Amino acid sequence: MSTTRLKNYIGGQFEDSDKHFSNIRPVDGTLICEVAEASKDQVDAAVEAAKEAMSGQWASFSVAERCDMLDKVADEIERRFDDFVAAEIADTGKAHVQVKNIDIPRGAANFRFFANLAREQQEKSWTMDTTDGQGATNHIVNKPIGVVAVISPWNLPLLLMTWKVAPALAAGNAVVVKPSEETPSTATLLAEVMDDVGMPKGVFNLVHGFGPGSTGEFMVEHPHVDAITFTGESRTGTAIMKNAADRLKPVSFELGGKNAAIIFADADFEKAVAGTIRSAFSNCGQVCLCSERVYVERPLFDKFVKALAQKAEKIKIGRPEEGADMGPLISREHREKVLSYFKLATEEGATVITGGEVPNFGDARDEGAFIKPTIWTGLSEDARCVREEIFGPVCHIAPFDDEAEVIGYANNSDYGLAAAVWTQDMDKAARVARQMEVGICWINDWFLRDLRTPFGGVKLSGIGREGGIHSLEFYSEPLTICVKH
Ligand code: NAD
Ligand code: 6OD
Repeated sequence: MSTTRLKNYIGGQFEDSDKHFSNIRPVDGTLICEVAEASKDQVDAAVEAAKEAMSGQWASFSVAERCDMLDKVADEIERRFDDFVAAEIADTGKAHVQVKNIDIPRGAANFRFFANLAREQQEKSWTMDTTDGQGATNHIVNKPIGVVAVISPWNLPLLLMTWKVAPALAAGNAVVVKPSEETPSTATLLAEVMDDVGMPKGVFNLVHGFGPGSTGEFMVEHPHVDAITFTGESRTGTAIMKNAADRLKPVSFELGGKNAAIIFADADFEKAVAGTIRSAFSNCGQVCLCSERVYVERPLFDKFVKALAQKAEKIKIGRPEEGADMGPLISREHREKVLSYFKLATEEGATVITGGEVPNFGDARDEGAFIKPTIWTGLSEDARCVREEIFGPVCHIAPFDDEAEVIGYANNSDYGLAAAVWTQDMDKAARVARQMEVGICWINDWFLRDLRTPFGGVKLSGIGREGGIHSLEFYSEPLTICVKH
């Protein structure tokens, strides 16, 4: 990165501010850099720059020119791949293999995918009969919404931010982006990329800061922000919705989860165990799709718990550059939250099968935010640890006796994001999957993504769907033009 203090990017200029906050490495608590917190005036300037861009050069770009620009962004992310990997690792401490194979490639792929999709999008028209016999034709024109506020979380920083920025730009909008205060680095690199590829000024604006009383809230309340796309906690979604209500701004929300994995006795045992290790502990359990509730058919229960615990104990925790499988949680503050659930679980009567504590390294990592992968059994379905999203490397495993019972357990949640079903009986798999109250249900896998498919959640897990054409629809305003012949 070209600077040691991360700046905002407003109307094509990198700008410092009067207030700064520290970006801390979660592996050892050391300082990465200071970050310029955008003031209210800077947020206003970013929104105005975006608004101006919507009537400037950007508006005159053809779809092909817009999409070519997005391809250049993807090319430049790929050219600076190592910078992005290093920045994401510093901010999150996540495993090198994950950043190299998922986070950064998906960041670039999001731009390429939505550019291709927008190129292929067809405008629809319908002819209709009229009483005079002459008829009429209705043309549907997809216009950009305008200025889109993109507010993103820290768990997959570049992946989740570009998942929204790319389709918003492909549809012709201008964006004001706020990354999480915990992970400002790859967003700043993306601003450099936008600058380097010659994105017209004001099309991509970046403002750093926090949520309430800060950048995030200023964006949401701004009268010239036309739509809000947000990924984060469900209760933050509620706060944003309240603040956006007066102007009835369209919102797209990807929120929390308390996802179930269901393992039937006829599942391929090794695959189900390996898949559940991934779905419970990937990214230190900090993926919204992670399985925090695991239900295992009774004949397999003891064997499964034992096998999962053995594999969990083999997960190598530590620094990404030393080849660890699992890094730390995002911060000490988040670790306090996860540890409070560890304490609560014991109070609620859990049996701790493995983990439940902070590892002791005897080196600088003890200043970080590490925590052991944890498995509980023995909690009742109404325990808070079974009902509330924890967002750490922890799952509760419970036995079940029949299909209807486990469907009831899985759906008995305020959340409805994802589920994973493990069985070799495809009729049963299809029957169960169709009854899941979620946005996505995997059969014999987890987090396998086709970007053309709708992605989102029901209940407290979100509003709307993004992905493929669903994204372009959210970021567009259809206009019907009815021509009488
Ligand atoms: P968070 O809600 O605390 O923060 C997300 C973003 O919102 C940050 O940029 C934050 O600064 C901003 N923010 C906070 N309060 C705000 C306010 N009042 N107004 C405007 N902006 C505000 O979430 P997090 O802790 O960064 O991320 C973890 C959460 O995100 C988990 O609940 C996880 O399940 C969820 N998540 C969901 C998905 C999904 O696709 N459904 C994906 C990733 C993460
Ligand atoms: O893969 C994606 O597009 C996506 N939105 C993943 C979300 C992961 C949640 O942490």
